Amino acid sequence: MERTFVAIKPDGVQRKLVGEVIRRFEAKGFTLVGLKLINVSKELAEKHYEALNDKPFFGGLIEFITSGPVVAMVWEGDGVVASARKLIGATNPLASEPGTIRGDLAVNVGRNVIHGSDAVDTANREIGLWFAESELAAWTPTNMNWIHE
Ligand code: D4T
Repeated sequence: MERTFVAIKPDGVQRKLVGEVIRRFEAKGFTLVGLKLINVSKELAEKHYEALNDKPFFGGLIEFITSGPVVAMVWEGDGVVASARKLIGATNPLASEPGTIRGDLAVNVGRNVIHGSDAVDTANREIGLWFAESELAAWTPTNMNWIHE
């Protein structure tokens, strides 16, 4: 089953949006298999965003992501990587569609509440970076037959 990495950034935690974000992923029909609240080290932040290390906003991004607790999650389900990106919305919240997390809950690209892996291979890399295998719980919800035919 496909898995993706999702993180509620420090702004989302400070704004008490953790429950709202989890509610949307649960209501959609995805399964939570990993969850923790952590203060992100500079080392982890720089590894996570290493593809962006030549961008002018990189320094500010690392400072922001390490500025307060982050809720790191792994979600499972058919097509969850692409679907999570749709639930999350475009990177710039002013361009995100209403109905998406960023479209409904954010206005600024540097405070866009949430991260979601952008592809299956990125998801696998990010899950490995943020979680030990022992921190992930493989389980089958009892309502699966009401979510999949
Ligand atoms: P993440 O990775 O956080 O889900 O964001 P996206 O995948 O949607 O977008 P991204 O990798 O291009 O950007 C990563 C992260 O950097 C912040 N950012 C981005 C910023 O602070 N200023 C900017 O100009 C851009 C483009 C927001 C998301």
